Amino acid sequence: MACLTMAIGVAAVACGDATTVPATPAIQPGTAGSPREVNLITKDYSFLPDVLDLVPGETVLLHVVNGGLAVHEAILGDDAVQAAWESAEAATVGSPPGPTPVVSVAPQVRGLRIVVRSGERVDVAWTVPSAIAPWSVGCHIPGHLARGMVIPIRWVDRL
Ligand SMILES: [Cu+2]
Repeated sequence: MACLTMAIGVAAVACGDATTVPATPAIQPGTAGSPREVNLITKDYSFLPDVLDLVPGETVLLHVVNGGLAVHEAILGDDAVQAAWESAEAATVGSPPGPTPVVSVAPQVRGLRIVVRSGERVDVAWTVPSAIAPWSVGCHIPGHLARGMVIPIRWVDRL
């Protein structure tokens, strides 16, 4: 607060060395007894944040909030998972208006899928796999990925 007051009073005064300030708060990995709360926002047509930080092996309580008007989903998984859902959901193009058609993929490429309707919040407790591989979060409702609904997962630390 004092720093803020100084900044307002003397705009030219810097509040410490910006290079020493981390971009995001340090992450305290979640546990089964105390999951780390993680917010993931879907919009028409993007995710916030633009990188999802996860610790391999931690337990998180994901809060997926749809701030857009369209139905969205968050699929967490590696490239094989993303490709499987993109292919499965492409088959629904041309479906009549209404709820998203039911689709499924093989268990080994299922990943984690969370579907959220406009204005809805879905909470999911989830233990992050320990294996490190390139993962991402994608929305594979037809056309959404191409419009920008994919972000990388950044593995930030090991338990
Ligand atoms: Cu979407």
